[in-house]
Amino acid sequence: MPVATLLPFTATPSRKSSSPTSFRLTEKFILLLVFSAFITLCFGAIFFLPDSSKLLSGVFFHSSAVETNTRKGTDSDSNIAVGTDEKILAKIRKDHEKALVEAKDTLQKRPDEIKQDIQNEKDKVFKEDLSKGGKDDDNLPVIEYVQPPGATGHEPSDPETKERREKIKEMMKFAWDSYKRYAWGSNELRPVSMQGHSSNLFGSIKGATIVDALDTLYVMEMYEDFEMATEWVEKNLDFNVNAEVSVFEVNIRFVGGLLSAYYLSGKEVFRKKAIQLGEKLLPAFKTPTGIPWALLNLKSGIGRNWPWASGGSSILAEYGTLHLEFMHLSKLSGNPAFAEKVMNIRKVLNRLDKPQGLYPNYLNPNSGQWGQHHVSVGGLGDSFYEYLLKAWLMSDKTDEEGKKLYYDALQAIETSLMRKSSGGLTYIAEWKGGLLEHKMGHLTCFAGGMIALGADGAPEDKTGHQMEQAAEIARTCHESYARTTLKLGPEGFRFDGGVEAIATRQNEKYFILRPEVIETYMYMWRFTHDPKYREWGWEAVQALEKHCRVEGGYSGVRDVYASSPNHDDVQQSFYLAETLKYLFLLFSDDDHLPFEHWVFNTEAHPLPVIKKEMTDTDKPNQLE
Ligand code: DMJ
Repeated sequence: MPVATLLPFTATPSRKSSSPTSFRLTEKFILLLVFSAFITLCFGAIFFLPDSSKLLSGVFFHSSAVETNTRKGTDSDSNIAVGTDEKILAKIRKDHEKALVEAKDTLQKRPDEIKQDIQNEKDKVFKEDLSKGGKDDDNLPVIEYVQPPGATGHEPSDPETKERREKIKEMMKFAWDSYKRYAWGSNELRPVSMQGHSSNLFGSIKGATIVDALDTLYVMEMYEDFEMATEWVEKNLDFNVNAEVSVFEVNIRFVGGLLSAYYLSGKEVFRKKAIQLGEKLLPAFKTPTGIPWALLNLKSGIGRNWPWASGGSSILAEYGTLHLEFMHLSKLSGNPAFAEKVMNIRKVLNRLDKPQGLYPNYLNPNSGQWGQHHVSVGGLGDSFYEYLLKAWLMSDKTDEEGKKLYYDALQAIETSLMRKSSGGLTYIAEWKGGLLEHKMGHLTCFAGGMIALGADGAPEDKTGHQMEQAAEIARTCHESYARTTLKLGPEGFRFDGGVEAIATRQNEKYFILRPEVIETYMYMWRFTHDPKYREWGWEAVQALEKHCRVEGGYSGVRDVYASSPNHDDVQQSFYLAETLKYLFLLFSDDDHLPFEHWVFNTEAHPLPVIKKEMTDTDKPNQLE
């Protein structure tokens, strides 16, 4: 009993200054009586109340069950105390019985069922934790960053390879320094006029070169520049713009670039910006079928398609090149909407008939029907096929649907589009309403690398066959470079009218620093270690240095058959993101960004494989 409650008995408040010595005898007697009655009552309570030991244990040992129940009654009401006590015993008995039943159930379960139960319980706790504050200021789940293996490399032991690798780093430094000097903050650099260049693909979003180059700076260990670029992203990269952007371009360059920068460096700013931008892109999917618009106003959320695209269609290579980035966005944000959107695209495609198993480039987002039957593994189609394969690889080979779609599509391409010229060059033609156009684009040259990457998983012992196809495409694309004056590849080359691997139309003769041929050399080198791929890459380096390097950076050229270069005055952001990165990796050891841990998006931004053995709760930056 608290000491304070005894006070009224020892001092009478009305007696202002009286001391105990001034009590009269009768008063003393009454006090003594009251005090002894109180003592008797206390002893009675201890010794005579039933099962008093339990009440004592309730006082001294704070068993929560007892405490909770005793708080409901009064100490002096022995009947209620007995009732409460029985209730406790009954509850204990019930809990024991329940535990026994559960144990029996568990013993009857298969190990995989038990594992699943444990996982469900873990997921539940994880979700509860999140809702209890496992989120940061931006309401994103708190993630413990773990750097995937091979994010950094080392110098090759062979002196020539080391020297060539150094040279490519110097090229990157020159391209980057020139951009910094003349066009900092703009989307791209005009290296001849030495000023900024703003492509309308990105609306008024700025800094495409900075975001596209981030991971190349990291991979080449240009850390000071990486820090500078990071600071720019933190302070200046803004998506709250009233402008129309290309959903595809913004996704592959900005979302992809930010995601890679996050996975390489662990800097939260990149995760936040990637998710912010991803959220801005979501309204593009507001169409009757969920097939996204090509163009989107980031402020109003209103989308539309390119006016030139067959009957208001969306483009296969655009809506089909969101999968990798959006799967990672769901992973990093905890928001399933991103993954749902891209999985729905597959659903729509699965419902449609494919002419000869091929995917036409145009699909109407309102009706869900194909537009013109034009098929291409180059422009308008290319990265759709790439992302089917890479979706499977990035899922640690669990996305069986992606795998099947890829190998089925490749079979259809082989049957209907792949041809050999009379001079023995394998090429992938284009298909227009059932007729073949014997033309191959520079863009199509990525297919050598793609086929090599997928060869290992090819069904029906086709691995060797696909490696041969990949090597043949690499050779054809090399020929398209070798047969020009500047030793740089044309935008498109033909296999008709008596020519092979040569551009015949003026508007196909330009070279804009594209990466696809070098990309294929890099994959072929990794899979075969045939030195010719490094030699071919080095030939391209020399041509770039000779004809594209100008005072203020690197420029594309208008005609690769001309005797001297006529510069187009644009240093494309993908030159830093892709061309130079693939060149650097071509002269690096295989354990730098190894394929078992990383998948490159179509802009060469490395994204980690989402390992299947790591569950959501074990490794939060890996997708289940
Ligand atoms: C890049 O932006 C991407 O590779 C895209 O898939 C198509 N091509 C350009 C570079 O050529």
